[in-house]
Amino acid sequence: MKNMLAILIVAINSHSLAETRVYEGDEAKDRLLKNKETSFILEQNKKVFHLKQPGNNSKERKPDQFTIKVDEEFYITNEENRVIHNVYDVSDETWVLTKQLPGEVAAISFGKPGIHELKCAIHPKMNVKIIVEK
Ligand SMILES: [Cu+2]
Repeated sequence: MKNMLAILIVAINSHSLAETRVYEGDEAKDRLLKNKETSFILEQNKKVFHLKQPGNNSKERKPDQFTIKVDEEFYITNEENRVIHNVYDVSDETWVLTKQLPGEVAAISFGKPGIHELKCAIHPKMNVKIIVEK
């Protein structure tokens, strides 16, 4: 009985490690404040993505792709004055952001290596590929 319990706990732990984690609202804003100097930030502005790389203040307009590590959190911010965005993952239907109003933030990390193609449901020309490495 003790052994079975141990196996069950291991199974639950390894599952949670492989998860995609998504935070929105105040929790996401707090996390961005703490981590913005060391994280990738995808800013949505004028209906395109702009990428800020860790430790680099310049922004890349319409990036094709970028690479993060498993469990490395990155952020998607809405920098518009009025435009709403709604990002989803073409290659992984298990998660989708709620509609992002101006000023909103989302914090995302992937628990497994892979390729994720993100698009905006409202502006289909907005897309970027994220490569997740071990
Ligand atoms: Cu959009």
